[in-house]
Amino acid sequence: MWRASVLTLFPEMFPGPLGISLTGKALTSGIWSLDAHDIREHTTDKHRTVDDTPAGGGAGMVLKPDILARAIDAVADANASEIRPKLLMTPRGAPLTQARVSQLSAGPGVTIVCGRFEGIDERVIAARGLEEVSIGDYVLSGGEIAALALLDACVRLLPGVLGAAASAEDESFSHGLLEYPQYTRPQEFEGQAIPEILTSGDHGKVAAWRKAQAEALTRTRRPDLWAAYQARPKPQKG
Ligand code: 6GU
Repeated sequence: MWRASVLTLFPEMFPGPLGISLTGKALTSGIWSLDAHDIREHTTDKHRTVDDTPAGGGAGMVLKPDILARAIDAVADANASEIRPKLLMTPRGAPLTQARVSQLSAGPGVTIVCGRFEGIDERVIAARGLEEVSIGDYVLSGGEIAALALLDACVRLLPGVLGAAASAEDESFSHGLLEYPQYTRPQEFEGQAIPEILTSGDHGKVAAWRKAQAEALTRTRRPDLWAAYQARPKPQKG
């Protein structure tokens, strides 16, 4: 079973949307597990203080390193037999890619720390070997929604989660191209017909059309992905 542990000040945000649909069924059937831990449980003072003012001054509050380290160690101690990557969700992290998602999904699971406030004390990142991950160039109010996104991306790749095994293969990013356009009935919608080639029954022509569409979309919308696609290593003969 692929295991996810989440450290957060808002454990009630989990499993949230991951409790329904594909990921929810996989959770119920034991393909993966999720345990959310309240960082605040590791405070020792009367007011259950998790944060303090930034050294050097400035706005906002910083998550205290001693509290967070205890929370991380408590999760690690309970699962000492496996070595799961410890991720920290933060907008300053390495951008999450489908390649990293695929690696994480193929491993034993993840432990995820969700940041809040202005950030967490820098010393705990190195002390516990946290891998900083971002889900894009915009700022969320906390790491929880980013953690949900990362978990969804990983879980859908687990064996037995996706209905059609082929649909993960076919989609955007697994071949470095954006997805080609899809159509279904009715044959005409508000004056727009389905491209004729798709109803021709010629599977070779359909595949060629889809590839051309995927390439055109990638070239115009995502020049960065297009450059990487063109530079990709081609399979060698012999
Ligand atoms: Cl991983 N966390 C937060 N708080 N904001 C983000 C993010 C993560 N990725 C993009 N924005």
